[in-house]
Amino acid sequence: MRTVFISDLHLTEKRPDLTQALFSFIDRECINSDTPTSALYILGDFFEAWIGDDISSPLTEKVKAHLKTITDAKIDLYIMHGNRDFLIGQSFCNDIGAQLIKDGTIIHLDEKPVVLMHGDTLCTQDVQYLAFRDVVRNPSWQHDFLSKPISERLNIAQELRRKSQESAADKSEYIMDIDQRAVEETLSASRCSILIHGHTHRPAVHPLTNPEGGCRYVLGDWDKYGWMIVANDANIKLSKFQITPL
Ligand code: LP5
Ligand code: MN
Repeated sequence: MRTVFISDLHLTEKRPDLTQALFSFIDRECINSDTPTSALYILGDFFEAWIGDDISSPLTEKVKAHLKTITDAKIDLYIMHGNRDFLIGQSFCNDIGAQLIKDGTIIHLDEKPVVLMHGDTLCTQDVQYLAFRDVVRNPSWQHDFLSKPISERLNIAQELRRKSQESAADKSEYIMDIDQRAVEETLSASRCSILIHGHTHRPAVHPLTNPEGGCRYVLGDWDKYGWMIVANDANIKLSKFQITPL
């Protein structure tokens, strides 16, 4: 049995090729994989933006129907929030039979503990972002936001994207990358030596220099290529595949 991880698909109506690539991926890597797949983990930023489970569009309905084929095939489906889709709620997950998992969830692969994260909280130098994150992850703030009419929520989300792009232009690559100390602290607090995350769009396998050894696996965003990690017994492998333009 194998376990599969993806993140940062950033699904949007503007990129039908990504949605198509997801559907092929589900068929090829989950439902009809040569070695049976027991679980798929989506580690955040599955959607480009998510402003509430009450939003329904041709994209959301198609995606939900395909995700449901995974759980209908008795493959466990786990979803973690990213910084774009942290408003995915229980209702969305119930519709497709998925389980929402917390950032920092620990799982076991071949009996080894592995910590799973989106990755944004590891960018500890990005203090502006972390302050913003504290505000929007507050449950009462989220309740207020979700009570607003859809058109208003859409406007706010668009304004935020604009502000985020503007502020990214002023931030160095260093500020927006993972802080090594945060990685070490996370691994030591969770007593794990393996970390899998996304967010930075810098796919790589980083061997760690701590005395216990270990590794940080970074998933890439889906654009020209899709990225996945497949764990098969003790073997964990990051790979990419071409996304066919439509
Ligand atoms: O997303 P990405 O990778 O481009 O940049 C992130 C950080 N930015 C964000 C913001 C999102 O892009 C916004 C989109 C959310 C869509 C759904 C929202 C639904 C709820 C609405 C919530 C209000 O996450 C970016 C990081 C970067 O990753 C790298 O790690 O740097 O962080 C920022 O850009 C944050 C800024 O530094 C500070 C933002 C100030 C915004 C002020 C908000 C005022 C309130 C406006 C409401 C009208
Ligand atoms: Mn992200």
